[in-house]
Amino acid sequence: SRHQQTYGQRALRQANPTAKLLLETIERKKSNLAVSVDVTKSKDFLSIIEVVGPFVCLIKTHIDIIEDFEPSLIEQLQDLSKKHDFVIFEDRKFADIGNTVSLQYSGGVYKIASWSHITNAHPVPGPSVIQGLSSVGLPLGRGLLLLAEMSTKGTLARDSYTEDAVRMARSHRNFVIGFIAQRRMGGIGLVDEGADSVADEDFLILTPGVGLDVAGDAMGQQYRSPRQVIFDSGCDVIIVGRGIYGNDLSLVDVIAARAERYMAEGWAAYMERVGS
Ligand code: BMP
Repeated sequence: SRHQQTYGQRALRQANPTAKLLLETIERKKSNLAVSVDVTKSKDFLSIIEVVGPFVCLIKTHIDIIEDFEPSLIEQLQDLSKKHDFVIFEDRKFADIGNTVSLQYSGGVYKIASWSHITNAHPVPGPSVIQGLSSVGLPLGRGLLLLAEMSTKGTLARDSYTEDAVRMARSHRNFVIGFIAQRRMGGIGLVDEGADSVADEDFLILTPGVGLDVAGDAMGQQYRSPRQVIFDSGCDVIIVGRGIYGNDLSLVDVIAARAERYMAEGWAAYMERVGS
């Protein structure tokens, strides 16, 4: 029952332009690796993206942790996105009423909607969080991921909360392109095909908490391997942060080699899943 269609086949059936773009990028680059660039200096941010760019389908940002942020950083990020052919995902985790999230998404210092192809939201406020974000993002062709599960120890995003997140997404299929989750959910290819599944839906599952060398960190993060995520759990994209950029941000050769290793493992697990 694992998801056996290729990324390219799935791209053809996506109506949302961002979902299509991500699947096409994965197929073109033969990479289901996303790198999360969680560093605080613009210089490190740009140099890591320059190094890992060739190996990724997507770069995930936390733009609000950059200490020396200037609007020109966004232009440089967009230039790198074109040069290396990757999608941009600002991991903003919106979680407020519709009116507030629409302002946070469109305005403020970061104007996220103007540059980030994908962003995400916690389902906790209910459907209004999607309505607020969609009022800004849908006209721009953006896509939203709902946080249906988390990688952390003791997460409250489980059981009926996770099931309700899938239902919320289902009611907003034009804008919600998938989930941040630890396993495939919704529609075809469900690992545990529930009574609620809908045959022709195809959500994208992007999965953080991926690391090959350690089991977690000192603050509740839990890691699984690319194979566990892509093959065993049927997810689509592995999101890796510290496992790739590590502690010493100046070791560009090491960072490139790690990115190549995660890309290779993620792709091998996908090939195994689709049976080629
Ligand atoms: P790392 O691989 O260094 O542990 O980073 C994981 C990244 O994914 C962080 O940016 C974190 O905010 C994000 N993340 C996560 O780890 N677990 C989740 O459930 C959701 C996340 O967005």
